[in-house]
Amino acid sequence: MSTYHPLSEEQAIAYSRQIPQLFQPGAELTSQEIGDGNLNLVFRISEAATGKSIILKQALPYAKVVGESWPLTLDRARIESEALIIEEALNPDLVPHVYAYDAELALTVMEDLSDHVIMRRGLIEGNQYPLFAEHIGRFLATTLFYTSDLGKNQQEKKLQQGRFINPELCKITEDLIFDDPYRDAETNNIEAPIRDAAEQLWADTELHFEVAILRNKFLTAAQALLHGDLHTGSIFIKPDSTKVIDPEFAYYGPMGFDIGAVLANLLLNFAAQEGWSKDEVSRSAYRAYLTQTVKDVWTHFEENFRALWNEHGVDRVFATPGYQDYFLTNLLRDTVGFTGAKIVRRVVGLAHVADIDKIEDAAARERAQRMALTIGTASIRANRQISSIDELIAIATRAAER
Ligand code: SR1
Ligand code: MG
Repeated sequence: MSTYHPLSEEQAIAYSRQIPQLFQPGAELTSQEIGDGNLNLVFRISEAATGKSIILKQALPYAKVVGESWPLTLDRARIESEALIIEEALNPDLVPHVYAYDAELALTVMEDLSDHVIMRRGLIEGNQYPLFAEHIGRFLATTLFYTSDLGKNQQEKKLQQGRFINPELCKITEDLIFDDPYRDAETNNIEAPIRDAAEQLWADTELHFEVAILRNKFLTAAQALLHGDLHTGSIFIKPDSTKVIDPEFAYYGPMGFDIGAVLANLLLNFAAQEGWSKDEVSRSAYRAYLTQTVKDVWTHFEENFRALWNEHGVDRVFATPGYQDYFLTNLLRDTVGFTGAKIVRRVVGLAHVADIDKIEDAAARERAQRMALTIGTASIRANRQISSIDELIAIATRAAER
């Protein structure tokens, strides 16, 4: 066992050689640090002769996005590897395989997905992924159902919950999503041209009331094992395959938070079309693809989730006629509220999204930011009222017509 130290590219190669049954002794290996996220080191180790490659993901003891002044637990690497293993068992085709986990080095060795692209980049490039909604709808349904009191032995669920108490990463979310965007926080990252819109957010106590409802759910509603950060940067994709990665924020929380994360990131890209589409025709066509995907994600999720509940539900009382409909209505409402909160934080909070930030034209970027805030705040306000996914799409469509 080695004591913790961040690996260099050379050390990542040396480490890979020790993993049983991956590379032959003496294999010629190359190493590249490819991490572009906010928190971790990610090495790709490849052997040109055989085409074999693996990923070594190592947690740093601080948040890379800010620096060493923001210490962060290494235990998140354990949480991530255990969550990946649970998710892979439920959806073998939708999660990278974990080869090994090293607690001392806070390091997970996993399948390399270099033949996929990060979905955020794929969307920025204007690609369409016709199987994505089916894949992610199924991923969400199986992981949320089988880790909840609806589909898992309820005593085992409580024990599993104990392995996913993730206070430091939850605190990041509690601050960056459910607090800082609604006050003049030092951590916020607000571009000067939309300062007025941020100030409106800070003054809007009716909106704060709705955010308080969502924040309380995030803090207290231990419904299911969440991925916890299911944005399009946590999804590897190609036309025939979708892989969910990076569940280091996993904890037991409200189901709608994960579904909302997916929808929010589709809608952030929707707003970002102000900068990426080359003309009105392609802009409205791509937006139609994105809103159809929003609808399809929810529809696939709901169909799969209801089928699992009907066939594999573990709780007699929850089978009471009408309860499933009541549950799904509330889940849709939570989903839409969390969608809104996830959008707002990516415009005025600490960590933005490339979809909007990489728009070079300042006027187009400002339009995208304002549109995202309109969609986000309207979705938050709808969190107690909405009764169909079409209403979320109408919120986005109206914002694009303003
Ligand atoms: C300090 S970490 C900032 C953000 O990056 C992660 O992907 C999470 O979304 C977190 O809120
Ligand atoms: Mg991540």
